Amino acid sequence: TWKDAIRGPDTDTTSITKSVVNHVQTSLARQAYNLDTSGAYQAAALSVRDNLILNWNDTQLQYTRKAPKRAYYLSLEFLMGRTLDNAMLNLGLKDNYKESVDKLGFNMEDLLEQERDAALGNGGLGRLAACYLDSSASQELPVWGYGLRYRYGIFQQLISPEGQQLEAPDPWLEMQNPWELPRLDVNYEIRFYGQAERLNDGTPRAHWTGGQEVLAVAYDVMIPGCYTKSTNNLRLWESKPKRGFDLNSFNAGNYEGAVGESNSAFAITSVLYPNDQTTFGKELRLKQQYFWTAASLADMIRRFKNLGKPITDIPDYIAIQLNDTHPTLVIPELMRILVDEEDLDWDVAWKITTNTVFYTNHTVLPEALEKWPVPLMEHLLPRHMQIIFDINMYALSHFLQTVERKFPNDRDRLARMSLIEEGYPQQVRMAHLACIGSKKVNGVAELHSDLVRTTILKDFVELEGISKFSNVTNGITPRRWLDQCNPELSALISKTLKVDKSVWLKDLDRLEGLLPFTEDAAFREEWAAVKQHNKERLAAHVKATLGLDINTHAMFDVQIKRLHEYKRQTLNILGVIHRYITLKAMSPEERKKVNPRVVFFAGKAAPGYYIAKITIRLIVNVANIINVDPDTKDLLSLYFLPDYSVSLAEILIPTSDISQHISTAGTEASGTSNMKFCLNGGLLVGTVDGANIEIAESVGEENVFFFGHLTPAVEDLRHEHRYHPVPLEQKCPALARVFEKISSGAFGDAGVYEPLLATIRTGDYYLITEDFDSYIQALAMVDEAYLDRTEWVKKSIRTTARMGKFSSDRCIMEYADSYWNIEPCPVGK
Ligand code: 26W
Repeated sequence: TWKDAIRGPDTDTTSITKSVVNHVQTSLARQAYNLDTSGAYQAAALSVRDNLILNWNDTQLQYTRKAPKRAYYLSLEFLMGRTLDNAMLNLGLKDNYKESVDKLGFNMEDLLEQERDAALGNGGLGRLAACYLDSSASQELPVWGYGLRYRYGIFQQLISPEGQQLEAPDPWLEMQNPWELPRLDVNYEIRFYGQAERLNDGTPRAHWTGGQEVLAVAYDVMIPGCYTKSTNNLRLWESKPKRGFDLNSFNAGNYEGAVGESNSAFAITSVLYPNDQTTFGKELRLKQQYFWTAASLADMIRRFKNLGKPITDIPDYIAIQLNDTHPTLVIPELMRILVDEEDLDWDVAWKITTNTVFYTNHTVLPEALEKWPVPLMEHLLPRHMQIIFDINMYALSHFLQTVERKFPNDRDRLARMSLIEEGYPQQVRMAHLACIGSKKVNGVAELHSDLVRTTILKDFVELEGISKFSNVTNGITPRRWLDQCNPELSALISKTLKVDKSVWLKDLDRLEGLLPFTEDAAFREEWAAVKQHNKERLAAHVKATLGLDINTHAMFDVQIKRLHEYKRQTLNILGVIHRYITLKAMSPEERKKVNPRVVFFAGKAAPGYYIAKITIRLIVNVANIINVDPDTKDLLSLYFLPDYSVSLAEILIPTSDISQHISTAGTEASGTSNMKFCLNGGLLVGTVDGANIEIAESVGEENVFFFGHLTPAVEDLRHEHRYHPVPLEQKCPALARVFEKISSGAFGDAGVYEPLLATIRTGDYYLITEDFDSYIQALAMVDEAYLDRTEWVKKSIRTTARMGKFSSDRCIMEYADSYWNIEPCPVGK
């Protein structure tokens, strides 16, 4: 069985207890008799880690022996969350560890709470990368992740009593981190600045010299597959100075100068940029991108060279997946290595590059499309700037000839397609570079991939043909997002299907076997009881951490994601106020018929995102008023849970009756939490956007609550708002009443919210006024559907049962087959 295959000989409870105690006494150098919870966590983690290390070694040895083609997933963000629970579950050792920990006088739940999240990401893009690593290892595929080891992850969010978001640093490495292995011997020198001189000897070669050199040092994070020995690697780079500091300056009395250069080397990997969907053009960010892509590529090429194959074989052994445009510099960097260091012809180098690299786009929002000022790029990376200009000439001149033939005298088209955007300053368009440097380009849901093909990369589709541009709809790992976060539901599913979870967790379509049980009243009761327990688990957590009492007999309505105007948390909070006004106007008799509802928000705002921060303030202050209003508090309450994280999501998601995914149509590329909620039997309230559309196709449109305008209408509506504005009172009277309430000072100083309300009154780019009425209607339909609890539970079961498509195993299989062309490389076969 898989158990024998992946476990070492010493994984019975007695041996585990021995191993934990041994780590207490040796690794931690502590006495077993006065151990605290934190020490117990560390020791248990080190003991679990021993298993991972053995599997990791066997896996990597196998890769070296078999030399399969490998895929490398380059992501500036990996939102891993906690590791201990996930590792024990994937190893199939959780029960054994639980028993041992019990014997030692500790509670496993307490131990798990000791671990800090590894929060090296902002949101969807970073968590997707983490799910993909889990699925790659679980399917025994030779895939490594490459990222940065930020000393500070995404900031910690504090909420002041007035509702202001405050940011504190996230020193996640403060306690020792048992999940990483420092590889101080694996390091590369990375150059910045300096001079690039073309040789002009008839070759395209140049010499890049001078400037600053820093060291990239590897830290390896083990990625265990589920129920397999295969354990992959996530390699994170840390920056440090090449030499300690400049002793000459130091001796000459220039102390600051002596350490200045060394500090600037450390700075590169000091902190994750907390912006999601907006670019800032900061030099340090570009430094991070080059530092990471150059180190990763050097590492891949060193490994490739060990195979002793001709350099032109690179595409047969390496596939590089770009997680958005952040790692696009691998394209000019690979060209630099091939042309300047390997002395290849430009054409040969270009062919190798464009057969090795793949690009996934994650957003069509204009403010999120990366552009770097040419002067900055020239200063920091002079050789790469030359290469980008050359690619523009070469790739585009091929193109341009074709364009000229296909679309004669279309100068606009040439300007639109260029890698360089004209202006002061000129800017490099990273999405264009990523597109022409890649073998394939994909979006992350059907609608989004269509938008990529018809909007931002339309000209490239017309030139290169549609087959280069395709879709891989996102997915999530059912290990973390069902088995780990909702163990009761997982157990109920196994019991009902009469199938061990080791089977259905890796073949999620098996959930369809639940469908016949919708007619089984006893099963429905168990299903509902699990949801109830999960609500109580959350309530206990909120009581313990925030001291608040939550009504667990209410419907739970959840919206958790980054704060952003396009995601429209505003629509939700304005809807809550509308509900409050409606309840207040009711007679006590009428109120008795209303089903109680608890609304949860959580999410971080980028520190510089003013409107998003006002939205948080409004939510908190509305909560402060309505949660104490004796007329309504039992029927409607509202919570903004601070410091949203992967771990908080794991407690919140299994509680939801409904969750909200209400972006303006055409703006949310996919969304992935929508999948997590539905997998856990929460129904979806949403717009016809991103993966919501495919979720509805799978679970049945009768099981989702859709509302709002469709994507093709959005442009025209925006145009109308700009050129033919209609006063709010006329456009949407219900919303106008909500605005009046806010402006009356009902939720504190009205002036505070004015800038937020103004964005809606004027312009309304995200179409709040257009969708408000149909949003309120959708919520009314939710209320009505909830009255028939039997039918509601059936909807919940059907939703879970039909979510098989959204396992990230399916996504990784698609990438492996249709993009990377890699195959499983199981250990010991
Ligand atoms: C440079 C600033 C910046 C940082 C991050 C720009 C853009 C990003 C990401 C591409 C934004 C992001 O996380 N996009 C999300 O990706 C998810 C995974 O595909 C999707 O599910 C979300 O819909 C999309 O918003």
